[in-house]
Amino acid sequence: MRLDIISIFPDYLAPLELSLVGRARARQLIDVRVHDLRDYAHDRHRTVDDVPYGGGPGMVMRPEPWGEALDSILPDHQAPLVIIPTPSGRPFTQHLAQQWSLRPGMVFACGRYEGIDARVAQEYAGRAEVLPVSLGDYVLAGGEVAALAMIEAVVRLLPGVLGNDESVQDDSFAPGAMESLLEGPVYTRPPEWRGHAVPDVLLSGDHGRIATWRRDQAIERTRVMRPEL
Ligand code: 6SD
Repeated sequence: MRLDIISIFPDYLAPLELSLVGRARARQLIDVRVHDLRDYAHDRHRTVDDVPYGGGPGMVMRPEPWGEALDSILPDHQAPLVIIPTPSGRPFTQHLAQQWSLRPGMVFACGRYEGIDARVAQEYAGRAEVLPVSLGDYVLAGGEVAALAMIEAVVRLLPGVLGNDESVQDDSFAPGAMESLLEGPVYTRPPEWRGHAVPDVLLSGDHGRIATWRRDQAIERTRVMRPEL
């Protein structure tokens, strides 16, 4: 899978060199390229923002650098998908992560300030699938953290990325697994820590009782934390 990320803070994407995504890159399971939007701004100060038409606070990202960046990157993509992180986008879900994990690649356009001039999405809608996507109902300072979260959610679903011991199947929200219940508590050694004991059932060796107990815990956790599920 090919992943391109465009940002004015390419260093913000440094976590893509670590852990699960970093290992997937090292093993050439994914091809990740981070682009500095300012490389596509050609005035003396490499300006990427300007005042908003119609007035109001803050600055808006100029369309020209985005046009140059996307013109140079999109030809590398088979069925181009351009994701624009924004709180006004479609909510990101495990279902979207699964759909995206089947694609040959994605481009993340990370805005800053008050966002990207709306004509950029218009212009590329003819050449790509352009999708404004929200990580959740809160306001970040830019799209980078949202892109990191979405990329990690997608990459861990790719064949060969997770080891044998790390399964995708039982995760909270993984469709089919636990029918959309949240995961209950987990424990490891020692059997007692600072006066807190591991529930006896988990030490019993009775796999039937353990499965029933885990399901009950998942139901209770879902009732408390996410009653709407
Ligand atoms: C202006 C951005 C881009 C600012 C964002 C996305 C979500 N879910 N919350 N905040 C966001 C994205 C904020 O650039």
